[in-house]
Amino acid sequence: MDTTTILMVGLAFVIGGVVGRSVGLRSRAASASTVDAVHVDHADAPQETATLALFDVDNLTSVNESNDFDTGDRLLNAVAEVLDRGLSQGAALERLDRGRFLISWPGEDIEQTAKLAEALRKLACGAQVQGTDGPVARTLTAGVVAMKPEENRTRAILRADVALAGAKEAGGDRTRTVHAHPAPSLIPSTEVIKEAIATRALEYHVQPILRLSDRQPVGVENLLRWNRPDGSVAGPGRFLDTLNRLPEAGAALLPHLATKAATPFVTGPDPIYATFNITGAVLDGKGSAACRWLNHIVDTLPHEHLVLELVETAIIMAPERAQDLMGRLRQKGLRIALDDFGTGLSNLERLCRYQFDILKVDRAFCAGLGTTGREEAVLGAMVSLANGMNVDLIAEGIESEEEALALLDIGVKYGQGYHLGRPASASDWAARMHRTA
Ligand code: G
Ligand code: MN
Repeated sequence: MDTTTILMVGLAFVIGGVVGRSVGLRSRAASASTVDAVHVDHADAPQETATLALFDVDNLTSVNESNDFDTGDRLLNAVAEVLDRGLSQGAALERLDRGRFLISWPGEDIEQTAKLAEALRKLACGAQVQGTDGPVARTLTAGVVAMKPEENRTRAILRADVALAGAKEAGGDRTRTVHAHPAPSLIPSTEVIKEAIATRALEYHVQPILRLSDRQPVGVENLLRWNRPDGSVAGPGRFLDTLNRLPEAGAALLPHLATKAATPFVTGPDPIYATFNITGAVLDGKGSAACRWLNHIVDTLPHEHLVLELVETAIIMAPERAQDLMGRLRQKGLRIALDDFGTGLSNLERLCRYQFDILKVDRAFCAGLGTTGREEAVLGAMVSLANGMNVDLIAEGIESEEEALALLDIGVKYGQGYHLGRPASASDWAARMHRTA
């Protein structure tokens, strides 16, 4: 998958609410400000340094399975209370879904955080509620990280989640702390990105999306790229954060590049659609650069030819807000696609929770065609699913004619992939498709 445009690496939870009673609790709900007809606000808090501990209640499923349905909820509340009571001054507790809790401490003293987190974890292991057959308690596992200077919070949470997963794999009921930052960051400095802007090394590539029956283009996916000085091409994951920290030079540039790339395709006598990848940050209305970017393309490009692809790594922190914004965008005529469907967060739950117009089937399914028959079965089911939900289905990652034909056979109408057209600069594709802006 490619986290083009606004990258925010994902993990399998969404913020479900905020627990706790008083001091130092971060209230996400309170920070949600009003959103007009379609515009998202620019309410992004400045990134402060912080250390984070992510806690997960071990074997919560088994609580739900062997007790009344509310025992798990009550246990989580009890854990929340213990954690909240043990919070030191300045620390903030948030409750995430699936029995997870996040505590952040200001500053960067990871050694201190590791100690506090372990102490809190042990305390929370003692939380107990009455179940069907007696008292119920569960251990907790924790992952601790310090936010890096270049890092946004969501990414730091992802690293905490990785630490947590490692601790679970080692048996759980422990805290794993990531002490050192892994390898000196590959993230470019602002100087390097300023240079990239000055030399016009940032651009959107596009890749066509075709109707498989007649191979006519129906749309293009826009993919942000950095043509690096060494000749390599980097995706946005490598540079977007840095770019967004250059408000004038960088963050202002992207919306402009985006509309410039898409215009030849979405205008003219025979317009096709342009898709852009978005992450949870866009839908949550977090991140001024992301909001600015979305507002600009919505203001500039024709809505009926605009598609937003929700990437499979997108964490949606505020599901209701995202639903609301998606609804308003769709009312304006934009379409929303679920990208990389079948992997990561692009799962059936997300398909049910939000209303999509298009499903982009992850390339993994295409890659497996002609082997065990399992992909054929899954793709066939996806075709029925798409028909049942009245959404279009696009197969991604088509790399051969055999795959294209097999997909047609299964009933998939649209496709994208190297075999049908490789990503290239928007101007190249515009010329190849005889389009002028
Ligand atoms: O779905 P997503 O936005 O992740 O897809 C876009 C990415 O997929 C781009 O980085 C693009 O280069 C890549 N891509 C496009 N077609 C193909 C293909 O046929 N095979 C593979 N492996 N990658 C592809
Ligand atoms: Mn995509």
